[in-house]
Amino acid sequence: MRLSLLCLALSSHVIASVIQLPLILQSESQVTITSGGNALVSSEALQGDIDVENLLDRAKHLFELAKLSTDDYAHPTRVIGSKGHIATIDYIYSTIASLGDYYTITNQTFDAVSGNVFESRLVLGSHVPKSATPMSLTPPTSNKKPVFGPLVLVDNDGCEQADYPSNISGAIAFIRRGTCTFGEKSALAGKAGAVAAVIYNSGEGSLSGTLGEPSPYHVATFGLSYKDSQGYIEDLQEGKSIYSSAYIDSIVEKIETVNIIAQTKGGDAENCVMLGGHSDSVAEGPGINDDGSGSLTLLEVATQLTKYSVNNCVRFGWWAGEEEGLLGSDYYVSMLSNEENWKIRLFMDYDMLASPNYANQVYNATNEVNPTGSEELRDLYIKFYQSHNQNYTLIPFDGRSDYDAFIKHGIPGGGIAAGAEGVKTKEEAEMFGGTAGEWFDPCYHQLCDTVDNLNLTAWELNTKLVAHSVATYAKSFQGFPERSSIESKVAQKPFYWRGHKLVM
Ligand code: DTR
Ligand code: ZN
Ligand code: ZN
Repeated sequence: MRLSLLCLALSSHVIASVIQLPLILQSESQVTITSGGNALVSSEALQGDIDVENLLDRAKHLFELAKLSTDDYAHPTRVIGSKGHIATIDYIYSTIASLGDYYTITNQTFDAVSGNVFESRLVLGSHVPKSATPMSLTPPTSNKKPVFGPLVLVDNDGCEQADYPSNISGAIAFIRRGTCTFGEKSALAGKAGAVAAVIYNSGEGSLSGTLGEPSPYHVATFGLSYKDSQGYIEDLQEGKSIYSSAYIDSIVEKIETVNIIAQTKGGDAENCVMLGGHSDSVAEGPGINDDGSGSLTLLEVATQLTKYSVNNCVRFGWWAGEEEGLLGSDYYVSMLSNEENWKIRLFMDYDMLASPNYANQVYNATNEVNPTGSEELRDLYIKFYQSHNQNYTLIPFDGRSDYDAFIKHGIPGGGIAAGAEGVKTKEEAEMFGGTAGEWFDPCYHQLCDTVDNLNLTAWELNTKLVAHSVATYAKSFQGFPERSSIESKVAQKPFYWRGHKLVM
């Protein structure tokens, strides 16, 4: 806390303040430390060191850090670029640094894009469609003022320039979801001269997503539900004109943020077990479960691990910008040379471990589609829950968290979660208790994701699972497949998600 305050006092500019800290040196700096002659780590011992009170104290501290953003955001948050996030990075760094000579710590600075929509309104004809939602990272409308024009239907899925008719210039483009990303559609609409774009869903439900990497051609873009779009499509196909207006006041800005990496000095550095959680939250709230729980679990396990020696190196990663589209983990993996990539035997993702209406969710990472070893990791988690007489469910391994870049670059991956915005079924309520028909985390991405949002029973068990996974591989990779490739079948597979945000 002392360092956080010092950090904030140094400069209001985000990363400049982080790198001016005495402990956090220039970007890519390293502090190297050595390990002592302790007993070899074991799963039982490391699990036995987990005390939920320590986790709870850390969560309370994290909420205090989130409050540092209140002046700028009107509520606690740890979104990248905020004081709450800088203080989080500082807290992680200084905690690891305080552990003496056990870890080598690296802070990795990278460029990120941060966006915020302050106000928006879409009027189609004389109606304000309820489901209209501005896309994340949308630019504002011209001069942050309403723009006006006819609503014009785009041909096909609007993924080719030729799909945009000539009368789109000065109009609001009406585009069906599908085939290419929202960002590509918005840029093509902008190139064709549209003043705004509306992408309507091709299946049930509302449509909210992200434009992703900013383009100078992007125009202000909304998502619209399938239901809300149908009447307009019929009218346009009958040749009726729908004079409309769009208004978005938003900013999209480039900032710098920081990943923190801590690697044991001890253990075989050619064979590392890596695990990660994300240090940032969404702008809407303090993110104490998402992913305060995962990052604090990592911090606590890293702290307890210092009591032991390891045979294989253990590498912890705290990613920034996960909520903006897995930015930190993507950057980290993209910067690995082939030689460095090869040293990572597997990556374990820990995002949301203490959801209040939890389920024991294991990513269903099979070797058939993922790098070989992913399935062995999945099975380690399954056995852990079974040996604790706990039920578990298998959930899709579909690119919605920081494992994505690892598995796309040949590194076996997996992880567990306690659940996000999915609805708990009756069967799951029987398996885990809690309330059927409600989200696993009813405060997911909201202001109420505070300390009170944590299920301590789930958090304790899942932290023990993390301890088990670390201890198992820190001790031995016996029975775990050798790395076979830095290529990956998953790299070819189009993913619909970048983190929690839909891209197409
Ligand atoms: N990446 C998340 C939440 C998340 C991870 N996996 C899933 C699966 C289904 C829904 C949400 C998630 C986040 O940080 O928001
Ligand atoms: Zn999230
Ligand atoms: Zn998360």
